[in-house]
Amino acid sequence: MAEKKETVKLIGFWASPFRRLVDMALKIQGVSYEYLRGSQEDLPNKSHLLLELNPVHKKVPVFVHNDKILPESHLILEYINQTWKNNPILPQDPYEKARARFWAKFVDEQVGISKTLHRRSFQVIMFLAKEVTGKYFFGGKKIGFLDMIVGSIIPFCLARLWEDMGINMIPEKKFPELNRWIKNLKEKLTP
Ligand SMILES: N[C@@H](CCC(=O)N[C@@H](CS)C(=O)NCC(=O)O)C(=O)O
Repeated sequence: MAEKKETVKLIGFWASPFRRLVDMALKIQGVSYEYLRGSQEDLPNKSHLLLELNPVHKKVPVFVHNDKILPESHLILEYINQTWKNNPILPQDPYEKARARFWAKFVDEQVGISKTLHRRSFQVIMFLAKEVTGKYFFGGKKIGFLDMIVGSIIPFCLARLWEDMGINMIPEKKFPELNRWIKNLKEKLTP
């Protein structure tokens, strides 16, 4: 009997860093996927499909694997990590895994998209610069969970807004290690 074809679909919004995060994880794992509704969500006019698939938060992204529906980007990443094992996203070591989750939670709480230009962003950048010092990626030699979370929010989202406002929040002189990490990340992943 023919095996049932696996399907991976996403509801997203082009500018959403959370959607981009899931995108990165799927690309790193080499999983093919498509956007539901052909393209992406119109957030001011949410579709019935979005309201049906994520009735609790009514937010994107929503991940649909065969008949399994999952919202919340960090949980989606954990699910991808457990389901496709080509490139582990989370560290195997329990302590390293807990630390990656700790920083991910911190970044998520402090640099929400609604708090775009926040004094706290600078503080977050200082902590992250320290955390990445001496490492190729946050996850070590390979891109991992924290690289995707920080990457989708800072270099691929906020830095562009800051740039448009003429602000350089991550000057090379002050944050050489973080700039090196951004370069490494962009070389590997250009959304
Ligand atoms: N905690 C959620 C946040 C998702 C989120 O805030 N998505 C925004 C787009 S960037 C959204 O759908 N906003 C619509 C709304 O708030 O009504 C996640 O990590 O997936």
